[in-house]
Parts: sequence; C-alpha cells; structure tokens
Amino acid sequence: SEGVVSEQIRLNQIGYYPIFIKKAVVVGVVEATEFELIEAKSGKNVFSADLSEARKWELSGEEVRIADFTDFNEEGTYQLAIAGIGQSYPFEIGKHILQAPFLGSVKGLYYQRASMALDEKFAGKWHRAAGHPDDSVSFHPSSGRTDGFLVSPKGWYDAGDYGKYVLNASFPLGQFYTLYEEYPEAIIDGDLNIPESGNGRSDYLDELKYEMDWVLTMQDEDGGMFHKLTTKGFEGMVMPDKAVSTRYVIGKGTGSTLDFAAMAAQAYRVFQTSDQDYANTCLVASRKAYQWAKDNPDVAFKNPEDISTGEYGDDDFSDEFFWAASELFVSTGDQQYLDHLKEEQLDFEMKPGDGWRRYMRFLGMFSLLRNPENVPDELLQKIRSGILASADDLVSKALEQEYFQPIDDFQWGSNSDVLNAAMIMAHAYRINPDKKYLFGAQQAVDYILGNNAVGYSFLSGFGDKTPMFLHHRPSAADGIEESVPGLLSGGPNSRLQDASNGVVYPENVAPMKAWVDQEPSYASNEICLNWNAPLTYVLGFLEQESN
Ligand code: G3I
Ligand code: 9MR
Repeated sequence: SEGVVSEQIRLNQIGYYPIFIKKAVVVGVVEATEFELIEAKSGKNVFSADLSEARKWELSGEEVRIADFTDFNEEGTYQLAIAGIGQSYPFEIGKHILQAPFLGSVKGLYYQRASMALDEKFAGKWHRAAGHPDDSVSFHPSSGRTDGFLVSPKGWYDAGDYGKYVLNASFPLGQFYTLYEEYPEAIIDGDLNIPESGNGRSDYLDELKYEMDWVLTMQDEDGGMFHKLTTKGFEGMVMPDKAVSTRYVIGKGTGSTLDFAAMAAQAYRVFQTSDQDYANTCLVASRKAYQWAKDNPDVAFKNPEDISTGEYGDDDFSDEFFWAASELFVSTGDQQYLDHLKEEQLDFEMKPGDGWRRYMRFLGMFSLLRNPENVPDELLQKIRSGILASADDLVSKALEQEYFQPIDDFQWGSNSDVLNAAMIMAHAYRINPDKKYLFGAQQAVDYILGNNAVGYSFLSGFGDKTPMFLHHRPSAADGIEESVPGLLSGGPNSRLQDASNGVVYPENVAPMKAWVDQEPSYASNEICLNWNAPLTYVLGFLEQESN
C-alpha cells in the first residue's frame, strides 16, 4: 500500500514459509511500542503486537527492537508498518517462496560461463559475446611444464575476475554436489532455461558439468592438478571478450589436487545414472589425483613473483586429506581410504574465515553420514554427535545476536560463513529433525536476504534492495543498470582490505556494517563461486524440507 518505505525495518525481502520463525528487526529511534502487519494491496491490518524492548548491540553498533510475527501464518503479501517511521518492503508468506532465489542462485552460474556466448534466449538483457576460448593456453614455469599448450576451455569465472582456479572450482562443486546427492529432484530438466534445457537430464547437472568439464582438463599426466588458469595480473573492468591478455596455466599443488580428488569422487556418484562413462572418467581422475597428493603431501602453492591474481594459498592439508579420503571411501568402499582418516581431523568447530581453506572437512563428514553402510559405527557416532554439538553452538550463538546471525566475526566473504554455518545446521536437522536446526538455517537465510545491518538482500536481483554495483566485471561493463542476477555479494568485512582502492566506508564503521554497494569494493562487494554454493545448498534444503 502507499506509505513511505522505512529503511529502519529489516526483514527477509523475499519472505517466509508459513511455518517459519518470522522476526523483523527495527533499528534506531522508534516512538511507537507496537507494530502491525498489513496486507500489501489493501492496507488492511491482519496482525499486531508489541515491539520488544530496545537493546544496543556492538557488532552492528545499532539499537534494535524485534517485531515477532511468527504466530501469523496466513499466505499472502504483506508489509510491516510502524507508526511514525513507515512500512517495510512488501514480502510474502507462502509455500515455495524460496524456489525463485534458489533457481536464481544456480542460474547465476550460467552467467559466469567462460568460452561461450550467452544468448538472449537464456540470458535476457545480460546476453553477451563469448570470451576466453582457453583452447591453447601456455604453461607458466611454475606449472612444471616447459612446452606445449593446454586445451582448457569452459568452466565458470571464479568471481568478479575472469580467473579459473582449481581449488575454488572443486570446493564449491563439492557443495553443489552435496545438494544433488541429498535432494536429486530439487532441480529438474527445464527449470533453469539454459542451453541444455530439454535434453532429458536435470539442468542442475548440466550446469555443474560445464564447470566439471573444465576442471578435468587441469590434471597433469602424473595426476597432479595445476593450480589455476589466469592472466599474470588482474585486468580492467571490461567485458569477457575485451579481456584478452595472455592467460597461463599456473602452479601445481597438494591443495588443489586433494580438493579435486574429493569432488571428482563425488562426481562419480552424481553422474552415474545419467552418464556412466563420464562418471568413470571422474573416478579414475580422482584416484590418480589422490595418489599424487599421497606422493607429494606438502606442495603449498604460492604466487610466483610475476603473478598477482588470486592465490588461494593454504599450507595445511589435513582438512583436504580428510575430505578426499572420505569421498573416495564412499565411492569405492576401498579400505585404504578409511585407514587414512585421522582422529585429529575430526574438528567440529566452524570458525569464520574457514571457507575454502578449512571447511571441506565438513563436506567429507556429510558424505559419510549420507552413506553410512560401510562406515564403522564408532566413527559414525562421533560424526553425528560432533555435528549436533557444533550445530547446537551455532544455533545458540545466533539466538543471542541482533540479526540471529550465527557468526560474530566478519571477514572477507562473511556471507559464506553465515551460510556454511547454516549448512551444518541443515545436516544436524537431517540427523535429528529438531525444528531449531531448520529455523537456524532459515534465519541465516533471512540475514542474507535482507534482515541485516545494511538492509540489503545480498543476492543480486532477488529482493527489493539488492546490490547494483557489484565488484563483477560483466556487471560493471555491460551498460545495463542492474547487476547480473543470481550472484551473492561477499558481505560485511571488518578488515577493509580495499580501502585504498577508492572505496568509501563510513567512518569508524561497525564490523557488521562494513559493506558498501560500490564497484571497487572487492573486499566486501565481490561475488564468488564458493559463496553462491552454500546459498544454493541452504535454499534448496529449506525448499525441500519446509513444505
Ligand atoms: O583468517 C584471517 C583472520 O584470522 C585474520 O584476523 C584476518 C586479518 O585480516 O585475515 C583473515 O584472512 C583473510 C581471509 O581472506 C579470510 O578468509 C585474509 O586477510 C584475506 O586476505 C583473505 O582474502 C581472500 C582474498 O581472496 C584475498 O586473497 C579471500 O578469503 C578469498 O575468498 C579471495 O578470493 C578471491 C580470489 O583470490 C580471486 N578471485 C576473487 C575471489 C573473491 O574475492
Ligand atoms: O578484481 C580483483 C578481485 O577479483 C580480487 O578479489 C581482488 C583482491 O585480490 O583484486 C581485484 O583486483 C584489484 C587489484 O587487486 C588492485 N587493483 C584494482 C583491481 C580491480 O579493482
């Protein structure tokens, strides 16, 4: 209805399933003690209740009140209204309301495709020319190869840059495969409107295969994985077909090789019914990679002197070993992999910043839980109780914070930390269907879709107020006002590593507010594959489990 939209009211801008916890956050000065829920069309009051007492918080630096309308569960489109300050953006209460952002978060990957044009039929106004054929890529000396070229087309661009990184292709693919293994019907053929739609196989698998095809090309003859395929430095903010600097196959190391081994063993299971040959290719590649890592257990990648693109450097491979051995054990039943799992790798504490460095051990645990048949009971019990305890901690931490977010340290890609925590809650729910885990994951999604200290829905194109100036080269260069849709902004980052890149942050900005919708802000407003991946997982999980 007419009336001013108030930025003081924060909530999930998409909406809530009828069964969900429904809590909006009201910030700043409010005279009223009550709120009401009104029907968006008619303005008719359907519910009212008291606001909670005001409370001041440190992470956001805000004074907040909670408007709790959990008890209201009639389907419709509503706004929250508060006398003296205005109304919220309209949102829905209804079943399947997360389906659109869920599909959108996967369609976002299609927009990241290298080596092919995006046709208007599939890409709408974001159609564009092909870039980066990558069909004869030179080897950088750090790859260990001195002559010849690598044929390495396809794949998704990693982020706002046009690099392709094996480590950060494998980790998100593992998260995407996890959803498929748990909910294979979540996306079916035709759901995504991509070029492969109508071929009889799930659009989800078709989209994931576009990335998988590329990663497979990055395996050296001896089984080791090259680390990345990028230019020497980051290029300007131009469209793919204008970003034509020479690209190289760079480095080779244990981290990339183990992450690949793990997710390729998953791929073997995932592609088995639709393409047996492809599945077998993945398993052979996985075993070879794992063997290389066993023989070369300590090769940490560091950017060579002449290279300044993303490093994805890590020098502790115990999480990667755990993930790879778990997946290979599940796929093959081969005892040697089980013997490689080590007690000390069972660390259940999720710390912000774990991400692509450390989170993968959870993916291994999730796979063992899903495929318990040959797993020794003692190990299973440890994993079950560890995941439950970890989820309990995250849920109670979230309940104690202003936006019900499960983290209290905001680093580069903090939105992925929120969602990786939700992925643990989701798996706790699969072990023990206590609603507190489901609602914990839901409130993490509320945070991502608008119930947060900056009042944005962080998923481009989904919500009333979404990022318009992502650090994303196509979005910056395509001349179209709206960002490419379906891409998740990194989120608040209290370290402000991009402050010298022309980014303007508010003075003395609170950790949870350290996010700006500005194009140069790669430390807060870039997008990245491993941030979209847990969002896809959690949205898919909620959509499957909440109806
Ligand atoms: O974990 C430590 C924390 O303990 C410490 O307090 C803090 C102090 O600044 O640093 C934390 O580490 C940070 C880490 O992100 C957290 O995950 C590093 O400083 C920070 O430099 C690091 O940023 C990484 C960034 O690349 C720069 O290397 C991001 O994790 C990573 O996601 C990002 O990835 C880039 C690729 O390199 C290139 N493509 C885009 C992609 C997304 O921005
Ligand atoms: O665009 C780059 C982004 O993908 C990286 O995450 C980020 C940090 O490594 O760097 C961005 O590139 C910037 C570079 O580091 C410094 N000069 C400006 C570049 C574009 O903003």
